[in-house]
Amino acid sequence: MRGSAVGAVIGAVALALAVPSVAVAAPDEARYLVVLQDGVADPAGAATDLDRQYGGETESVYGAVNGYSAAMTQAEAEALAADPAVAYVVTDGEFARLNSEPLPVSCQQALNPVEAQCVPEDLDRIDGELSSTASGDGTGAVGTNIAVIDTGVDRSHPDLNVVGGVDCSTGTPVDSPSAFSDVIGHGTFVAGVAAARDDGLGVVGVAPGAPVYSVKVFDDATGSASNAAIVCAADWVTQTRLDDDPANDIAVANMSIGGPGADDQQCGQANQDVMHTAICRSVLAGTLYVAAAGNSAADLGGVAPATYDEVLTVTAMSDYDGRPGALAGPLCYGTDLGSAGERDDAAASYSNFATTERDRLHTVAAPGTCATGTLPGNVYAAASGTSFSAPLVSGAAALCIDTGLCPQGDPRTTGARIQADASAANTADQAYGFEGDPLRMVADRYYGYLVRAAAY
Ligand SMILES: [Ca+2]
Ligand SMILES: [Ca+2]
Ligand SMILES: [Ca+2]
Ligand SMILES: [Ca+2]
Repeated sequence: MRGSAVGAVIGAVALALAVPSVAVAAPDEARYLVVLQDGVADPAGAATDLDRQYGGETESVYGAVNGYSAAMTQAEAEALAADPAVAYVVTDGEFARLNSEPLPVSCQQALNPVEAQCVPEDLDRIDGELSSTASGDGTGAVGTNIAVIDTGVDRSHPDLNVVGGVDCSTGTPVDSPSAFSDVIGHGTFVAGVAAARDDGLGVVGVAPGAPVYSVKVFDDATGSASNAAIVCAADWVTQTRLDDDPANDIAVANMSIGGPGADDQQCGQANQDVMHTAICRSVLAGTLYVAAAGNSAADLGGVAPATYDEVLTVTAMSDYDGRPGALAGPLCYGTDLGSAGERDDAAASYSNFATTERDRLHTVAAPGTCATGTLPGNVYAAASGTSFSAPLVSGAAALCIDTGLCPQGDPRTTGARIQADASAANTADQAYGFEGDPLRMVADRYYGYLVRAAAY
């Protein structure tokens, strides 16, 4: 008999990105000012000709000087300077920045991740650009395996490194391409938040290019996941750690999934919760499970797997500019989320939270609102929910394991380290966190400390 449906997709992929085409300078390009010889009568025409010849992209043609500004590489500028029509070429003066933090091109500013890689605001907010892999600098890859237990992951997406998977949606593991079909899009999005490649295209994740395993549990038609499917998934993940192949060991399993449940403190033996039993066994085998807290603005103690003490549970805070300080309006690609109760650098209006001491001990926070991620078919979009805060933490954990700061195969220690580092970063710099974090709790809602990717 098939189990009842317990899983629901947390957080619909809501906002499709409207993408006006905007020219964005390639990472190695800069703006140069090109001054032409006095005898050149048509600077606009000359700019067009010189762009074609040397590879620049004209931005403005001037009147005050006989010349124009253009984006180009240094090599292109040097070649251009030797052209007989050109008097000289200089770089555009750059005034010193008061903020020492690098200023990546954020996704909302870039508008179109397909033209040049942007750094999602959520990743910027947890300082992923300052991590050991420097997410957003166009290079670097992480080698720690992440399982995405979800709707499937599109294997053909160019920004993802999908290396394997299984289709558990029927409750029986099927080793077939169906694991990599993602009709709903949720799993592909989750994978991108955790592990989109740092390749100069699209978006970038916390653990760029980490090998992703698609563990499909959602039925394409019903959009729900049975108990049997989730047990199948946990079994499959566990088996990677018990077989003879060390290369396939799943270090981190992301579960942006939730349904009604409870923690019996006995791994499901007392309340016959087979998902809990399966996850406990998998944790013992060495996989860290990261679970979304859920989007009901309620106590996560009533949500499984979020309430299980054996998982690392992630709430959502909201950020709109990649910066602390509550300086941004609640704008997501032009959509004002203020009427939904959203504010910059505050707990997300929809996020579940912990109330019991036991649940507080396995809860951390990450940005979950207006995440920019991957969708099947080489598409990028924005979406909100704890579904998308969880994979930021999955990626941070994978990065921590990859750098050796967290132990492989010891999820309890890794989870504790993620929490301790978040707590330490927030306590040392209270401006880093958000309204609703443990330093400024709202009522008895415990959202946890904001994770910090720069620690790894
Ligand atoms: Ca990098
Ligand atoms: Ca990318
Ligand atoms: Ca193995
Ligand atoms: Ca902010």
